[in-house]
Amino acid sequence: STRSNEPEDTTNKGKVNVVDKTIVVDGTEFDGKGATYTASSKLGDGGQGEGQQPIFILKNGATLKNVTIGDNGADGIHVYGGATLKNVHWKDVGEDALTVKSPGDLNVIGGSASQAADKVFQVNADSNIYIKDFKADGFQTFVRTNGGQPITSNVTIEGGEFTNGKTLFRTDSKTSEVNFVGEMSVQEVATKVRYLDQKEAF
Ligand code: ADA
Ligand code: CA
Ligand code: CA
Ligand code: CA
Repeated sequence: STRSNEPEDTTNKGKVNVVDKTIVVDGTEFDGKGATYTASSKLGDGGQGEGQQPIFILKNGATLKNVTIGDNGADGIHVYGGATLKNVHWKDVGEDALTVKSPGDLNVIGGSASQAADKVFQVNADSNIYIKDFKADGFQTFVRTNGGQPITSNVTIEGGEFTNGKTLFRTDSKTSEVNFVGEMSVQEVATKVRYLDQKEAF
């Protein structure tokens, strides 16, 4: 199902694909079998400049699995109309790792993200987001609804390992919330949630 993981496929581990045109996965499944996809400079430089292009666009319930986003993360992955990710790793998050661009359900099962200068998951549209057994190391905000926007996003974080970060979930919207399920491992993360009127430290 969309909420359970499967063994990680590493058949293509060590293969690096340099992407100079965004790969669009529309309503189907893309299995990288452990290969790495890294942006060429045509998509962006992986720094903090806005307006970079994504490496993948996932649409209408697409599934992306067994993929590593490589040294140039550019604007990562954009999701339109929901998607499922299984065992997707970001080696060095670019401007951000994944953006919810239009309403839908997002499931992120397994996987990891390292070296996010700012945000990992950027939520720019109404959504139900379920993140299970994810590892994030090095980030400012793990999940952030778009600054100042009245987005309705229900986020569930189940388990996972979070290290060397500032805030796990931040929203400026009165209609977004996060729920934590199960046992999460947290080290060197200052703030669990940051709502407009409430901040909860670890
Ligand atoms: C910033 C910016 C938004 C949007 C977002 C993103 O928060 O203010 O307008 O571009 O980044 O999606 O990366
Ligand atoms: Ca941004
Ligand atoms: Ca980075
Ligand atoms: Ca971005």
